[in-house]
Amino acid sequence: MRENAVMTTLPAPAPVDPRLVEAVHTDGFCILPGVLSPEEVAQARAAALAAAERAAAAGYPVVMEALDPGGRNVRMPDLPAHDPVFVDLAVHPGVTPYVSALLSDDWLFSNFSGNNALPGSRSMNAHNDQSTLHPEPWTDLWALNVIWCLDDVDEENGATRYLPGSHRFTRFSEVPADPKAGMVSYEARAGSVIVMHGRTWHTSGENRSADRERVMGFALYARAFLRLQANWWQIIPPEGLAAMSEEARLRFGLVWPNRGYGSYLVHTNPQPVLGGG
Ligand SMILES: O=C(O)CCC(=O)C(=O)O
Repeated sequence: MRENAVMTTLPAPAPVDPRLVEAVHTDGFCILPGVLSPEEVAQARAAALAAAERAAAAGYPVVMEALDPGGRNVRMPDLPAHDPVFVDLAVHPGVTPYVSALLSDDWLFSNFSGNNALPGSRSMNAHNDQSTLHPEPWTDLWALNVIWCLDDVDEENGATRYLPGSHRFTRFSEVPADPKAGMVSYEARAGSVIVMHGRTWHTSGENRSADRERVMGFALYARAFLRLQANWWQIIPPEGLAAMSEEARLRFGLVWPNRGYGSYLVHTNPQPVLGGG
């Protein structure tokens, strides 16, 4: 299974830029440029397209009119179940220090899907991802969407669009009647990562280009007390599970860290660190 892997050796953890961490709190997102090399982008992109083909062959509805009006979006579900390169991306040291800085070390890897917005694709319903994990109110930052740009993305080819300031909404009643009206597109080069606050309201853009595809991967991270969206232990094949690092096994929820959350551990470690089994 490793033969398709991009990163057999992951790079050393990147130092966190505190200004980018602060930007997620103030602006609702930050962009990490150049996390992947062009070669890594090409291989991850090919793996994402192959995942869509395999999923379609297995009967998964990769084109869903109810989700993406217009029939021009190709969805790529459960990417780590299809190729170990996506396990590597999930625990990529260029990204996870930001996840820890924003969520605390108490995070698990909840979901990872891709979306190829083909020319002519239209925009899905606006939503925030944290609302898919727990009921309102959303008072804290408990989830992050880490968006892997596997193409150059901008307004023309349907980059993800976000509503500035919407990461401060705590309830559905605060969301404008037409949240898409004030949205703006992200703009980033292939190989960049957009770290989006879990409460930011967003949607897929319309791809108005003549011939530019738009492949982006959406990796969801959440505090460890929230249920994972994907049952990784069921959907990653046994050889994939066996090849995972200790860090990946922990973050994919394959071992359960007993946290305590400041109750019986309060005297020794008021901020329990994720670890153990
Ligand atoms: O494709 C996009 O730009 C956004 C996708 C998204 O937000 C989703 O699938 O929930």
